[in-house]
Amino acid sequence: MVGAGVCGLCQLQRLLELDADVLLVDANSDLGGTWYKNRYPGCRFDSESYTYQYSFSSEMLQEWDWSERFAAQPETLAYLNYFADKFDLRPHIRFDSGVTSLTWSEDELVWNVTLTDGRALRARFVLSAIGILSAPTYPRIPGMETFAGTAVHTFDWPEDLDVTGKRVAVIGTGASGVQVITAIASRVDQLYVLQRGANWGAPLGNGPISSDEMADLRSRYDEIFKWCSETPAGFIHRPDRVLSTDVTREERIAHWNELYRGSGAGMYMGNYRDTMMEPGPNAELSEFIAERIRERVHDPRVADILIPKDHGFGTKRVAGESGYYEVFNQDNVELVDLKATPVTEITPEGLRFGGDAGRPPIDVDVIVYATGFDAVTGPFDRIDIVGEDGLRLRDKWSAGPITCLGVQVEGFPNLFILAGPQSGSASANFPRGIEDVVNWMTEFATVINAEGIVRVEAHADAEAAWTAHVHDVNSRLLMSKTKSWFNGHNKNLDRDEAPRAMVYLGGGPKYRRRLAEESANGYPSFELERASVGA
Ligand code: NA7
Repeated sequence: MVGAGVCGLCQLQRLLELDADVLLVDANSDLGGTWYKNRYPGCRFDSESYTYQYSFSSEMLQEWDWSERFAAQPETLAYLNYFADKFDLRPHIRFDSGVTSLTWSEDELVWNVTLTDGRALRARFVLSAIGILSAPTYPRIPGMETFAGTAVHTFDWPEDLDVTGKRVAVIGTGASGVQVITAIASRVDQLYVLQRGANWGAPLGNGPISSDEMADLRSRYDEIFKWCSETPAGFIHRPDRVLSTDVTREERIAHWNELYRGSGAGMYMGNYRDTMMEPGPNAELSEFIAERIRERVHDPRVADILIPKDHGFGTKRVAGESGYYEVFNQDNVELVDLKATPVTEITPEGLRFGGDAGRPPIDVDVIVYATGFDAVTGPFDRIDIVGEDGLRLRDKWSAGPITCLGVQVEGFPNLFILAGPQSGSASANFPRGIEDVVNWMTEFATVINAEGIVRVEAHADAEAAWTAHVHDVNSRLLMSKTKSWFNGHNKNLDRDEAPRAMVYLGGGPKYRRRLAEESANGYPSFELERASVGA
C-alpha cells in the first residue's frame, strides 16, 4: 500500500484485521498525509469535525472528543496518530519511502516497486492511497529562485516559520489562501494578497464544542453517520428538495440569511436544489452573497475585486471563511489584483508588476504560494507507473483520466486506487467517501484471498462505460462548466479544451450502490484469474 493519510491508514487497519501480509509505505517522515503536510496557520477542514472521523469503531468514537466544530490541522493530525496507535499500525508502515516507480511483471504477476532511496519491493497487489491534493504547484514567474527571503508553499509550511512582524505576500486565494490570509493578517507587519481569480467564500461558523454538546453527539453517532451516508457528498448538508422558484423572493432571502448565519457548507450543499444546477437561480444566489461581501468590505473598489465575475457561487469549491472579508479593512493589508497588474518578475527583494495600472514593486520578507495542486491525477503522474506491455498510466491519462469505477484502470492489473480520479471518495467529505471504498476493497480482498485470485484487471468496456457515466453525471451540474481543479483546469488547459472528469459528482449513495452491485454480482467489471491447482 502507498500513502499513510486518512485513506491509507483506514485500509491498513482493515487489511490487518484480515491478517493480510501488508506493508504501507509513505514518502513523509510520519503519518497523516494531508494533515501531516499542511501545517500553515489557519489550516482546518470545513467538514463538521464529528463527521470527519472513522465510523467503524464505536469504541474509538466514544473515546475521542473534538474541541471545535471544524477542527484545525493539529487536532486532526493528533486524531490520526491516536487511531494509528490504538490499532498498532506503526510497525506496518515504512516512512521516508516515496514510491518512484511501479512496474508490472506479467510473467510473475507482481508489481516491482522502487522507492526514493533506491530500495526495491515486490507486491502481488498494490493499493494506492496517495491523495488527490498531494502534488503542489507553483506559478512560473521569472526570477523566483532569486528571492532572498523565505518562500513557502502552503503544503510545505515549515514548523519553525513565524511570520509575526514580517512583510508577507500571499499568492492565491483558494480555500488554503483564504485560511492562511485570515490567520496571519493581524500579526504580520504588512500583508499583500495577490489575487488572480476571485473565489467565493461563506462563513464557516466555527466555534468550540462544549462537553455537553460532545456527549450529545456521542449518543447520536449512528444517526449522524446514517444521515451523512444519505447525503450526496457525505456532509450533514443535503440539497433542499424545494426549488428556489417554488418560494417567494422574500422567503428565499430569509432562508439565505439563515444559511449565511449558519455553519459549514450549508450555503452551497444545503441550498435550493436548482441553485447548483440552473444559471438563473445560481445568479440570484451569487448576487445575494456579493451583497454580503459589499456589506463587509468598507472600500467598494476592493469589494468589487473580491467578488467573482467569471463563475457563480458554489460552482467551484467555496472557501469556508472566518472573518476573511474583514481582513481587507485593516490598514496593513492590501489586495493586489493580478488581472490588472500581473507579477512579471520576482527579485531578491520581492515582486515586480506589469500592466497598465503601473503598480510599484513590493518588497517582502516572505512569499507564500497558496497556488494549489496538480490535482487528482498529479500525484499519479509523478510516479512512473508502467503496466502491461509497457503502457504508462500518465500516457493513458494524457487527455484525462479513464477508470473503472474509479478503482482500477485497464492495463494495470492488481493496482487498486482507493482515492483517485472518478472515485466517489474524491469529491466527498473525505472519511465518509473513503470508508465506502475501503469497505468494498476489504470485501474484495477477502474474496481474492478465499478464491486464490492472482490477477484482477478491469474490462475495457466497463472502464469506458464508467468514464462516460462520470462525464454525463457531472455535466448536469454547473460545477462542470467552471474552470477549477474539479475539471482539471489547474493543469493549464486551454480554456476551449473539454473538461476532464477528475471527480465523480453523482454522490455517495449512487456510488455505494454501484460498488455493492459489483460485489453482489461477482465483480463483472473485472477479469479475475485464479491460480491453477497446485500452483
Ligand atoms: P486552489 O483552490 O486550486 O486555489 C489556488 C489559488 O491559487 C487560486 O486562487 C488560483 O487562482 C491561484 N493561482 C494558481 N496559480 C496561480 C498563478 N500562477 N498566479 C497567481 N495565482 C495563481 O488551491 P487551494 O490549495 O486553495 O485549495 C485546494 C483544495 O484544498 C480545496 O479545494 C480544498 O478542497 C482543500 P485562479 O482561481 O486559478 O485564478
